[in-house]
Amino acid sequence: MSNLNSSTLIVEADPYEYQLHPDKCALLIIDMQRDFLEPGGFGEMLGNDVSLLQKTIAPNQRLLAARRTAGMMVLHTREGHRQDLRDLPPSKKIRGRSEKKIGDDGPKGRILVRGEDGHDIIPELYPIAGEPVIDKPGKGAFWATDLHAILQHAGIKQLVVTGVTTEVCVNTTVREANDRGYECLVPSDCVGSYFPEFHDVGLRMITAQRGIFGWVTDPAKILAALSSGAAS
Ligand code: TIU
Repeated sequence: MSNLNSSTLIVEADPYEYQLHPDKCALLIIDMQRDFLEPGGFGEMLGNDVSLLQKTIAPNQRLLAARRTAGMMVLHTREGHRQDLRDLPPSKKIRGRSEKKIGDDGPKGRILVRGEDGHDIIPELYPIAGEPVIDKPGKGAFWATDLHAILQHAGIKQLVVTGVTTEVCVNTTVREANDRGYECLVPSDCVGSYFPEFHDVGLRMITAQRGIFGWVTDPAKILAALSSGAAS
């Protein structure tokens, strides 16, 4: 780990080193919502083992603290819909044929509806003042949101993408970001899936073909690069 110069931090990564420019790089935390992560939430109600997602909380807390200390931009997303469900595609509502659907009363309020308890971000990673929260109706964070405009106005060209789930909202967002010209770095322990094999393959899909969609690294390597930057 070393500094290229005062404004570039080198992070060891797959498939090769990531040149992180702190002033152009934002941390984008995807959908760390109570309904996906907490026992008794929508995710668990569907039969998923939420402990697989809870493993990501502590690594995200460490990364978030370091980014906040370094004064770098942090954004959060939440998947969910309007109270009137006008932005909920009928195809999404009926998908899965489950008894309880998006918009119905669930264990933590109406399922994936904005303003409900389950829709909100877990307390461990709660946004602080100045950190934009992007409410998204889809899996990708760019579709039908103002994320791209917010990032462009802030001069952001690189994204460290964390959150859940690896193969669904994280992967979709990385692909969307890549097509819009962002360089995406995914810290492996800061993303999680209900399906370990999908987590592994989801990460491999990002780095295949010499980084077709981006880079993957150990979050400790980002922390080391940030602390080396702070020391320089
Ligand atoms: N945030 C996100 O990934 N939403 C999902 O619905 N993920 C699933 O894996 N189901």
